Amino acid sequence: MITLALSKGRIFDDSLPLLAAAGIEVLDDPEKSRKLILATNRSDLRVVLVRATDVPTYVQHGGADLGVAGLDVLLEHGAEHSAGGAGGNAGLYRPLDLRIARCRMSVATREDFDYAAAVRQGSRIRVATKYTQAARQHFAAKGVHVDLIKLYGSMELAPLTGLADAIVDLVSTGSTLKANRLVEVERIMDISSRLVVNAAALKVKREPLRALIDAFERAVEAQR
Ligand code: PRT
Ligand code: MG
Repeated sequence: MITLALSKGRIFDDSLPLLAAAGIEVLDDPEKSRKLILATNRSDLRVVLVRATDVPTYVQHGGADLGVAGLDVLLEHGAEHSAGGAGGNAGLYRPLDLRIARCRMSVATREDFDYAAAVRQGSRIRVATKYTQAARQHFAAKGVHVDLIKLYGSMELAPLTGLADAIVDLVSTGSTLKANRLVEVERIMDISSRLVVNAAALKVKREPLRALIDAFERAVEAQR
């Protein structure tokens, strides 16, 4: 049996066409059923639904053989877990950019905050974010002094309430920023979702996993 970890929402939705192109059909609709293990049209393949941030954990520790996770999630996971001895993303083989759930990671501020001036003057900037690892690296590389404030959601609120001067968040259409009268002042990196595979499973279940990875690769190429 091969177990594929996906998260509900955009990753599941955007993975469906790639799965279909690989001849795989998921037999349950996660929006209608409360099941966490979904059967597919292949008796040797099942899908498990986990939180987006838990996908790397499931795949790394063998709860799933492979999974789909955003680059944002993989970067935070790798950095957070490198201190614990497990070696960051060790055991996680990352073979493919699936080019789905695309967005960018950016710095945003209130319209009336002069980010460029704050950077130029070398001021300490208070930055609220869920992506503390990526943010720390970005500002360190730029030589900008920041106080990072870890949040788990609703980052947009931080500059509006005076909790922070800036946020680092994901942006796709820009409408969330706009609705909160925030402006994107710097683009940090482009984000898309990646296929990650358990390295040990890739040895033990080599044939079926390799076939699946190849099918995904062809599907991604066909959609370019
Ligand atoms: O929602 P939940 O707390 O369960 O988990 P999650 O937020 O980690 O999962 P989900 O499904 O929301 O996101 C899964 C992955 O999708 C992320 O890890 C990203 O790699 C990717 N992705 C792509 C996005 C976006 N686009 C995106 N726009 N993830 C989040 N957003 C959010 C963003 O944080 C902001 O709040 O959407 C808002 C901005 O969108 P626009 O269109 O208004 O700019
Ligand atoms: Mg979300």
